[in-house]
Amino acid sequence: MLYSVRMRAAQGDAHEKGGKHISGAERLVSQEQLPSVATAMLRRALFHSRGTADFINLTVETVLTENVQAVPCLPIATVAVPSVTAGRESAQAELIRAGVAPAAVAAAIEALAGLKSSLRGAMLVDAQTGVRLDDNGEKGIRVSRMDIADEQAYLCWLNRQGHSNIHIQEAVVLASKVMAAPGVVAELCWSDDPEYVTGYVSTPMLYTRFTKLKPYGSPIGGRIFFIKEGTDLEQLADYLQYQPVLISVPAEEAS
Ligand code: PML
Ligand code: MG
Ligand code: MG
Ligand code: MG
Repeated sequence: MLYSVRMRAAQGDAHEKGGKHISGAERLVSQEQLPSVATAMLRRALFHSRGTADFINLTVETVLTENVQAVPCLPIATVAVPSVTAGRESAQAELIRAGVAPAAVAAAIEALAGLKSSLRGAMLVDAQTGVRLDDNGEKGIRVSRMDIADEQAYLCWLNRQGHSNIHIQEAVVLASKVMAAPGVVAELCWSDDPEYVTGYVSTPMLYTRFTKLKPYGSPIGGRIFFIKEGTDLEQLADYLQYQPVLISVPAEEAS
C-alpha cells in the first residue's frame, strides 16, 4: 500500500473561490515516509517565495501497489542561453523538432506568456492547430499521483549531473509521467516561482532545460501539453490525474 499525498495552497481564499495560487506538490509514499512528507509540504505552503498561504488543502489517500504503473525517467539535457528571447527561440525549435506545428508553438508561447495569473495545472493544446483542448480555465489539468520509485538513487543520479534543486527533482518526475501517455507529443513549462527562470521542453525522448525562459521576478508560470490529433482526451485526463505512477532511473545509471 502507498499513500498519495497532495497539497495545494492559496492566498486570500481557496483556489475555487478565487484565491491566488501559492504552491502545490504531489507525492506517492510509504506509510513510514508519510508524516515527514506531509510536514514538509505544509512548511512549503507556509514559507513560499510566492507569499504566505492562508488556505492549505492537504489530501492523503491510499493507493494499491498493484495499480501502480512503472515508467522510465527521461534523460536530461541543459541548454545555457543568454536571454529569455534566446531561450524561447531555442525552446520553440525543440518543440518543432518534436513534431509540434510552428503555429501551435507560437500560439502556446503567447498563451503562457500572456497569462494574467499562474495556472495551477496544465493546458492541453492541439499540437497541429494550437487550439486549447481542455475547458478547465485557470485550473487546467493537474498531474497527480506520481513519484520516484527510489528517491536515493534518483537524487544521486541527478547530483552526478550537477542537479540538486527541488524544481528539477519534481519537474522531471512529472514530465516523465506525462510523456508516457499515448498522444502527448511534448510539454513546455516555466515556473511560477519568481526567482526560478529555468524552464524546459520535454519530448518522449528527452527533457531539455533552457536556463532562461522567463524574466526574473515574474510570478507567472505554467505548463502546456501538446496533444496529437485523435487522442482520447477523457482517457488522457484520467491518466494524468488519477493513474498512480512510479518513475525509475535506469538500473545501470542508478548506482
Ligand atoms: C516549477 O517548479 O515550478 C517548474 C520548474 C521547471 C524547471 C525545472 C528545471 O528543469 O530546472
Ligand atoms: Mg511546483
Ligand atoms: Mg507519449
Ligand atoms: Mg512552484
